[in-house]
Amino acid sequence: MVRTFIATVGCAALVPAVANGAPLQYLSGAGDKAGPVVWLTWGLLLISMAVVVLISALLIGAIWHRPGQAWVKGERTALLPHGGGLNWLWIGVSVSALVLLFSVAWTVKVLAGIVAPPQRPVATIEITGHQWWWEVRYLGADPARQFTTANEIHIPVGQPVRLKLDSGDVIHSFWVPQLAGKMDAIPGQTNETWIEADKPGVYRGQCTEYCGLEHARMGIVLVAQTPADFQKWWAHQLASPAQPSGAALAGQGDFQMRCGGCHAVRGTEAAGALGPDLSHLMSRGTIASGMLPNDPRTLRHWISDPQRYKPGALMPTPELSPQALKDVEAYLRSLT
Ligand code: HEC
Ligand SMILES: [Cu+2]
Repeated sequence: MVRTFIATVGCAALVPAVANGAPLQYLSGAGDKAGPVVWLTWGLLLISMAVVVLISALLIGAIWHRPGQAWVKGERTALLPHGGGLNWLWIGVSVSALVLLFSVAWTVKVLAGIVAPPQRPVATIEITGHQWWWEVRYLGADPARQFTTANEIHIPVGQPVRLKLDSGDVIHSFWVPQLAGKMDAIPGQTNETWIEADKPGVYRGQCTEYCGLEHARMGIVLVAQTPADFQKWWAHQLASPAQPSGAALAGQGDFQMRCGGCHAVRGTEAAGALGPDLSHLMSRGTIASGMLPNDPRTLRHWISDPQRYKPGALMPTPELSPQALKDVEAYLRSLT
């Protein structure tokens, strides 16, 4: 009784969650690539549900309608009345085979249809998985227009974007469910795929290959923008951040010394690659691989004690005096 109640409430809660475009949902898509995959998902889901319902009905029917209950008395032949029951076996096997063949054919057709994008990709993004964040490199025909960022990926709407995936340590897997495009990121190997979004918005993704302690906190934020906004964003990311002043300038010194071995800020001495590029940190809505909001309070707490939020994360707790911490924070906040 209680269990039925919980299940009913659970299902009822699921419906609005899906309708609201809950994070990581895969029951609706937003692009040329995700469309056929979402249809397939629903199709296979409904076929499976129909099979469960049909089999349950047949089973209940059979239990209800025991042929004369003859076998109870030891008359085994009653199980296959008149020897005609075998036909049902053939019918059952044939129907199952047809349904399975149809599902396979549909799956193969969808997979073949989404291998290549419908038109030439407008941009190529190189994504490298790290424990437990994503390095994101925008490649262009012109090397002078390439830059590196982290964790938040921007793409233009209505245009396919090529993704080149690899890993700096263990196997990760890149997945933004609403845009499809699930693909493993494997060390020493470049896997290519593509994604496309048809409306502007923020799509959530997640590493989907267990990669160690903080795997669950290795999210992805994908921002789809109009092509004009995307170009503006690209130009801004490409530029070096403005020269700091005041407390931020003092903080820059500490940053370069204590953090610059792991983090890069374009146009400065900080050029580390063990952690996310922070050149335009303030243009990102989240930190810690999409897991924490990038607001002043969280940022301050993160740089004083990252292990509190992501135990095991490969950023050690910085040993900075309270004043130096304030200055470094002011510097980070100048990285717009
Ligand atoms: C040993 C290398 C290392 C050092 C030193 C280091 N960090 Fe990090 N930092 C990392 C790694 C790795 C991450 C990614 C953590 C994660 O999300 O799992 C990170 C994440 C961050 C982030 C979040 C970035 C984002 O977009 O998610 C900020 C901000 C940051 N570090 C600031 C600093 C500051 C400030 C210092 C110096 C006081 C510092 N770090 C020192 C390795 C380092
Ligand atoms: Cu992972």
